[in-house]
Amino acid sequence: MHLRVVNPNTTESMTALIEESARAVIGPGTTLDAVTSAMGPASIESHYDEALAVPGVLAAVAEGESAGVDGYVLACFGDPGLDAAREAAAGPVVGIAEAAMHAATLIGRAFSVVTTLSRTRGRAHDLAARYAPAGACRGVHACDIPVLALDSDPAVLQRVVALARAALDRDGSDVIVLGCAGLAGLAAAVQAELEVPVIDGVAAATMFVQSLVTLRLSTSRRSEYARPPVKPYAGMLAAFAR
Ligand code: 2AL
Repeated sequence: MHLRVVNPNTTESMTALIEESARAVIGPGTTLDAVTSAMGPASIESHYDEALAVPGVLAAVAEGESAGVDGYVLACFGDPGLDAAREAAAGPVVGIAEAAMHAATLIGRAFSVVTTLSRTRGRAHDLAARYAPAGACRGVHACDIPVLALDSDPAVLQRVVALARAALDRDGSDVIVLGCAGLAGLAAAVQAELEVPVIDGVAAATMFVQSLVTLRLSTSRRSEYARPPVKPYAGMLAAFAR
């Protein structure tokens, strides 16, 4: 099977990190490519960024459809464009917040999210309301390090560990979800410090997509996720008409 991991932001170095995390969990029959969005924001940490990341996600999916991709991971914790990508792709599409939160509910009673900027906490809460049973997400905590500073700030690991440790106590949670694709490489180190499961959504989403493709399961076309109606698109988005 051929899986594609889409980095919805336009920063190549982040795609390389994301690819490493996805590649670590694929099976022998799986090939994987990781693509950087060709248009949009350098990082996604506002609703504005998220809205403008979606065309790039859909372009990466359209290109993947021509290349015969069997399933996609959307590797940004806001899951930007997830529902639209499902309408556009033949194979399954899984977002990293979706995967991480679902995985958390399989291995614990309640989870805490550790994310980047405080302003992204609302989106994480909205997604938790969609993906997790009521009360399962006990808190969303921000380390207040911008996405593009994550790989250069030497204090990130200790900040995330301290925040996660406090979150477990304060929230009464038993699982930590890392709330940014840029934190993917830290899961093992944070888990070793805290001795509770720490979920990297990139790895979790890759496993879910791989499993769905193995099971020959994909997005239902019966109603909401049917192919979008054909119509003209105007202006800068004209090329997105199907
Ligand atoms: C993210 C992420 O995963 N990628 C990105 O650019 N922004 N999420 C976040 N909460 O900062």
